[in-house]
Amino acid sequence: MSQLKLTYFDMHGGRGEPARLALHIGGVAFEDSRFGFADFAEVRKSTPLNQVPTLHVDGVQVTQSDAINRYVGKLAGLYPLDAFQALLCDEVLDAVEDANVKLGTTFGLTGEALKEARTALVNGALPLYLGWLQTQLQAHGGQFFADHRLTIADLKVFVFVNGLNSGRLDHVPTDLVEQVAPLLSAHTQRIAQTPAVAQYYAQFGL
Ligand SMILES: N[C@@H](CCC(=O)N[C@@H](CS)C(=O)NCC(=O)O)C(=O)O
Repeated sequence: MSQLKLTYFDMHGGRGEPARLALHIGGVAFEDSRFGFADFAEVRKSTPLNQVPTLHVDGVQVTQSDAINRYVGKLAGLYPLDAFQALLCDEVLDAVEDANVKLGTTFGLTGEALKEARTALVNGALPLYLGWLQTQLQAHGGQFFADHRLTIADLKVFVFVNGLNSGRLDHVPTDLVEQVAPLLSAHTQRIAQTPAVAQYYAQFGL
């Protein structure tokens, strides 16, 4: 088995979290290299694109969260073998990443500019993406996004929805997902109750 080191912020969310969860669920050994926000300026100098997450695989440093998610998904048995189911899984990963990028454009803003940008998302892009995710979930059986079983797509959506619900995003109502896409909310709760996921967060006292 390859030596794995995942480098990401010391937080329970964001682009690095689905891979941490997948590796834990799959029982795949890895070094969970976490750092505080204050250390990001230093850490990013050691990454190829000045970004995180990165995954070292036997010393080779790889970028791009969804490439990492697919790779660790395969190692953990959380990525479809069937080509079409893999396509459905990838579609969800990429859509959530698009939504992450839209949210990311608001991160440097403050005051009225932040309020305006976040409110525009709450009234536009976020309901669009959340509604689409809910439709995908229903279309594929209502429980999981692909392959009728837990995949990395479920973990990506789980982390995304938890972020929206967290209250850490000013001007994003913590009940937005429940209001706009209640079946997605139920999906997040189910994933949270999956024994390996619950056990993962219990390690952190959550
Ligand atoms: N496409 C990249 C985006 C990574 C990314 O933007 N990461 C954020 C933290 S979650 C970051 O490092 N931002 C700093 C920057 O882009 O300069 C991926 O999916 O991994």
